[in-house]
Amino acid sequence: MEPILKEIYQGIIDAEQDIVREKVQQALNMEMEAGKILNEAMVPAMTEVGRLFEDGEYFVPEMLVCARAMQAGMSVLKPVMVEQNLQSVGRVVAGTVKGDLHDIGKNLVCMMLEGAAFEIYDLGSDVSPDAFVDKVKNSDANVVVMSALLTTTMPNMKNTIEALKVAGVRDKVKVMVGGAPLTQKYADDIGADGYAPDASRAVALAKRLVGA
Ligand code: B12
Repeated sequence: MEPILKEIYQGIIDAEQDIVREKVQQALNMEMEAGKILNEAMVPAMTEVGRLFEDGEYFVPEMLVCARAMQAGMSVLKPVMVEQNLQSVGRVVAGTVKGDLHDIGKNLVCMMLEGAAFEIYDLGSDVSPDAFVDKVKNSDANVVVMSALLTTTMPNMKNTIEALKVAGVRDKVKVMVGGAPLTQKYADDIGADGYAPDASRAVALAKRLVGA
């Protein structure tokens, strides 16, 4: 790993928000691609944080501060990844499902979609089926992005799809699902229109679903 990427990687694991922010900016100043910084340093760092948690070396507070360091780096990358003045190719209602507070992956997917000229209505995390339905009803959205990181919250994706059906707006939108515990099979079983394992493939999927 290049030294600057190593510093970003280590900065996230050590939960050093200021260092991460500064080093990400430095990497951009060196004309390093935002996608490279994200995929070769930041995402692997969060994977390592997960491993440390599994091994009992990190606990929830440590995960939380590492997540904040990750978000600090993402805030520097975002303006670079989001290109301006592109014609909107679709409008996305996004959220992490009810009961689930993990929003890093969802934020990354939103950031990449925004960079690919989608408009984003980000409902945040712990989003109830009703909140998804309300936004779909009261907007011109044509895509719903749902994220879940917990096996216990995955069923809320199905509940949300059911709620969209009950409200009569299921056909108005394409539903995409994702998050570490998800699989294509699960997406098929709950009647989603698509699944992707990472943010860049999420963009390709969204484009395909809206015919862009
Ligand atoms: C950071 C973190 C936290 C932070 C979250 C902070 C935040 N703002 O997000 C905090 C500390 C709050 C947290 C809390 C908990 N966590 Co946690 N957490 C993690 C950790 C370490 C990293 C998650 C992450 O951000 N990954 C990086 C991102 C970039 O990856 P991603 O989310 O998977 O997203 C990518 C893809 O999945 C995809 N994607 C994501 N969403 C979508 C959507 C669509 C539509 C598409 C197409 C693609 C897509 O694209 C993304 C980018 O490539 C994981 C471990 C891991 N390895 O995943 C555990 C993990 C998810 N947590 C876990 C647990 C158990 C918990 C707690 C229950 C712990 C506790 N005892 O309290 C709580 C639950 C709180 C709640 N109600 O949500 C378990 C889940 C186990 C399970 N099978 O359900 C994990 C796997 C850790 C472990 N190995 O045990 N956690």
